[in-house]
Amino acid sequence: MKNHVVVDPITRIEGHLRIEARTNDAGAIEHAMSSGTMVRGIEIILRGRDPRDAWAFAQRICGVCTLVHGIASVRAVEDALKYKIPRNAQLIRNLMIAAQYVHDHVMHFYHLHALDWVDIVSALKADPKATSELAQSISSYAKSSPGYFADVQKKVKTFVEQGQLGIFANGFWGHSEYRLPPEANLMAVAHYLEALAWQRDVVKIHAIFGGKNPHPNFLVGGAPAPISTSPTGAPGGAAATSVNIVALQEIRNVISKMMTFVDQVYVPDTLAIASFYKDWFKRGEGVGNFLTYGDFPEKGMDDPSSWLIPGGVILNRDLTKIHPVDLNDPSQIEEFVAHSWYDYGPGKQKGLHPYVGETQLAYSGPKPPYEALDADKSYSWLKAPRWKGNVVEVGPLARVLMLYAKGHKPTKDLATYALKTLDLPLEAMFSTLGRTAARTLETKIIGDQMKVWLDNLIANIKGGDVSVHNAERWDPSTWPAECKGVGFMEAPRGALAHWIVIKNRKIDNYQAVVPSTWNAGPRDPKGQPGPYEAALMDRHTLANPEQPLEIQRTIHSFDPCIACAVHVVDPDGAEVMQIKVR
Ligand code: NFE
Ligand code: MG
Repeated sequence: MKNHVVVDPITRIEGHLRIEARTNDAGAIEHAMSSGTMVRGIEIILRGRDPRDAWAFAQRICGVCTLVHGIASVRAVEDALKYKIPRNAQLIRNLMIAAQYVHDHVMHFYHLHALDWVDIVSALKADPKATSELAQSISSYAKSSPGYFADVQKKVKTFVEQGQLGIFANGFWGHSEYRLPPEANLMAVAHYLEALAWQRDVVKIHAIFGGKNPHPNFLVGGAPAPISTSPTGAPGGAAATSVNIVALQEIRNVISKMMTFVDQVYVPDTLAIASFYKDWFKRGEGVGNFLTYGDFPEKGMDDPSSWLIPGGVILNRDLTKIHPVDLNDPSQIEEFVAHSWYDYGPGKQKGLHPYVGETQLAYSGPKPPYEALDADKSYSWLKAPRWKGNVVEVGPLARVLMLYAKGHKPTKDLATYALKTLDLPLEAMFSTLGRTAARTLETKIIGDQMKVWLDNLIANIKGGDVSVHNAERWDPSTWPAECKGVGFMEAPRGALAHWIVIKNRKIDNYQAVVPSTWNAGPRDPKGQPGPYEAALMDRHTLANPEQPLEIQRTIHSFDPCIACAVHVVDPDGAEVMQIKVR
């Protein structure tokens, strides 16, 4: 087939994603398909288990958004059992989720997305002195001397000269669509390396509250971190391994260091790089519908007025009307498999609400390996979730728009500042770079809030409350014979929920509908493309189909995670990196 571009797997993401696009003779994308090419079965593994153990299995859905499935899982069980958790546990969870955001977003920007905009080989031509001047003109970050940039350049030069690009291999270096001057490229490469070192500190927050990272510990009914008011730990007591004032002070130090990098490096770099690519604020929107479930309760998940991020749906870019979301309403959230490699009991064209959702890996139709995907048939291991039949985008852009629409002042101020700096209207947010910028903005908004949650936690402890776990519903004999619940949260990549049905104290059904499923899913029975597909069909022209950099830019702007989206890797799935143009 002429003008048929296949990117499989698309690199620098978690898991296996295949993108196929058809272009016209001028290189414009006219048709796009997004396909998850690995199979997982965690929802099936969970059946028959003790609901209190579910989080430990569910959490292994992913090692990138390492804690989010743990949180969604304990919240699902708590919702089913009408289980209240102590305020300290709520605040600890907020701090852990927020630390995940900041870590994940910075890592995504520098390590998974920046090289779509930054040409590492061009950095070799930069003048370290001019790079230092550029860096100092946009930020007060301390590491910005000519000597520092000269050292970084030497390091990169050694990689390139020895032909050992390693983590930088497989780039489209020298592509005509790279537009940064060599100095901006060198600055960004320096910060790529800095961010690798920086992230080691951030994960300490998870280690202190959850014992380790990745995959910190959780507990149905609270948090697994006992709080002690003794700074040293009493002999034979639990304090030595508990959260005390020394540990809380360390959390404060980590937040402070973490946010210095966000304020002085991540935010200015995003704006500086974006200023060279302003046309990318005009393409890659796709559907224009956005969904959030809401998160970061100051009080409880049952009190939405206390959430930092509100829940709701925005349709057709209309920020004046927020539609309420009800996760228990079978007519609102449904998953479709009409174009997925799954069957459904009631028929392949039907949508199923997650309480009655099915994960049938024994699909009877044609499956991979494949040469070319067919949009009229099944073509993905992802399902297609819909809200009242609408395709919706989830993630940082949805959240920032929701905060903006609700008049959240720090969001309004920050968005106004960013748009003014770039001389762009609000509509610019509905785009590939709008999505990338929204991720940076919410890192700042949520990161800043961490100090408030930490202060509130310390004040609560000082007030005499050291409770972190409510044991009231721990004993299964207190549970009803049958119950069900939904646990939701805002994961870094967007709205995440787990639905659980408990019968005779065991898990009867468990369904996870995950952010990257919402965004990367295939067409639905009505033929409506998913958000990735729609975004690629929104004003993309490939300058060089052999090097489809434009596809990477827009797909990476969503920060794909296919491990999450398909929730045991197919042992027969051969890993091949191929970019085919036919
Ligand atoms: Ni594997 Fe995840 C996040 C979840 S993906 S990264 O954020 O849930 O969509
Ligand atoms: Mg699922």
